[in-house]
Parts: sequence; C-alpha cells; structure tokens
Amino acid sequence: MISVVVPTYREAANLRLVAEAVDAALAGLADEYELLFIDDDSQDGSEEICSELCKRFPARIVVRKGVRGLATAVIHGIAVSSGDIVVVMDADLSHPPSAIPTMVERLQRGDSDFVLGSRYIEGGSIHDDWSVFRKLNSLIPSVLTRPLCPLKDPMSGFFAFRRTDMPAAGLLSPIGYKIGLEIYVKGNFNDPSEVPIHFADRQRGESKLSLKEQLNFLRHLGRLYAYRLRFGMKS
Ligand SMILES: Nc1nc2c(ncn2[C@@H]2O[C@H](COP(=O)(O)OP(=O)(O)OP(=O)(O)O)[C@@H](O)[C@H]2O)c(=O)[nH]1
Ligand SMILES: [Mg+2]
Repeated sequence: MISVVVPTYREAANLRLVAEAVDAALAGLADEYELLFIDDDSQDGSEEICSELCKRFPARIVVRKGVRGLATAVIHGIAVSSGDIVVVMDADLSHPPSAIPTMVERLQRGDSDFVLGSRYIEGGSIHDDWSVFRKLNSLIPSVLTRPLCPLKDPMSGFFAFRRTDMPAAGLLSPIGYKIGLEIYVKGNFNDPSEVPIHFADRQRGESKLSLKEQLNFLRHLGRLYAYRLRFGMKS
C-alpha cells in the first residue's frame, strides 16, 4: 500500500483537485493507495469537502486541534498512515502527482531508498517568472544544506521512502517547514535519488511560508549539523 501524506492548512480550494490528480496517477497501479490530509483545524470547509471526497476516493482527513506546524503534521501523518511506502507532498498542486509512480517504482525495485521530486536536476523546472528574491530564497538554503545531503533540491517537500527506513520518532526534532531533509539526514538512507518535476506555482489559497518559518529553518539546520557532527557525516 502507498500512503500519500499531505499536510494542509486552509487548502479547501485545492483538496478536490489534489484527490483527483492523485487518483488519476495511482488508481491504475498494482498497489492500493490511501490519501491522508493532515489538517490543523483549518475551519475553512476542508472537513466537509473531505467527507464528500472520501465517498469517491480512498481519502481521509485527520484534523489536529490546538497545534500548528507543517513538519509535525507530516510526522503525525506518517505515524497514522499504514502503507509500506510513504509519499509526502504539498496540497497546493506545486508537486505533480504524476511523478509518484516513478518514485514508487524506484523504491520497489530497490534502485533508491529515498526519492525526491526535484526542481533542480535536468528536466526539472520552476515557473520562469520567479523573482530573483524568490530564486535566492530557494537556492541559498540548498547550498547551505549541501554538506548534509547530496540531493540538488533538499528543500523539496515532495519525497518518498519505505516506512521501514523512517527514523525513530525520538530522533526527530521538527521545527518549521522542512521535514524531508530531517527524515533523510536521520533515517537509514544510502541511495537517495531525484526525479525531475515541474514545480507549478500555487493557483489557489494562500502561501503559509513566512519570514518566521525561514528563520526557523536556520535554527533547524543548526540542529541537523550538530546531529551529523555527533554521529558522522553521511555524504
Ligand atoms: N497541517 C499543516 N499544514 C501546513 C502548515 N503550514 C503549511 N502547511 C501545508 O504545507 C504545504 C506547503 O505550504 P505552502 O504554503 O505551500 O509553502 P511553500 O510551498 O513553501 O510556499 P509557496 O511557494 O508560497 O507555495 C501546503 O500543503 C500547506 O497547506 C501548518 O501549519 N499545518
Ligand atoms: Mg506551496
């Protein structure tokens, strides 16, 4: 079974489109799938929309009350999902579900143990009207993480791995919005790989990426470096 874990906060306008696109990509595969929205009590109609969606798709919504945070939502979603393969993606349709079959196939064939949807390898792309600021905002953290990880787009929130390689919950100290990197650094991964994606800009709903989150990312990175210096560098 493939578990697709999608953190959501005020994504009511996107849920149906995500469910349809995931179903179009995965319904034909030999493995079954489940789609989990991990919602931080958005109160924007997301729950009602999901109760309709779950009649048509193997989808459900898990609502967390009194907590907020993308990273902890993803960890919670992984914990309550049940597939042997876990895929994490955003709800704003930036990540193309059509890439999931390739990601899953690599894991199943043993070609790779951590597969990332990547903007920055050959064949990958971003919308060509990104401002210089937005590009730097995406590239600088990638450069800062290079010693931790050989991947070209380590900030990507679109990744897949086998549940058995997930780091123990006690090892994780999620802050902020980049959890894929932490799972990679602390998990049992030796053969990471990237699948090129076109990263589509969000069309509906609002971005939750704030300056505070970006500063949090630097704190998070400091912790990951401390972890690696203690337990040895991986790459
Ligand atoms: N559960 C939960 N999900 C969140 C939270 N913050 C963001 N998300 C979800 O995480 C995903 C990524 O958030 P975005 O706002 O798109 O952040 P981003 O992709 O870095 O920024 P943009 O490029 O502006 O889209 C989306 O599916 C959000 O709904 C949160 O506090 N809790
Ligand atoms: Mg986004």
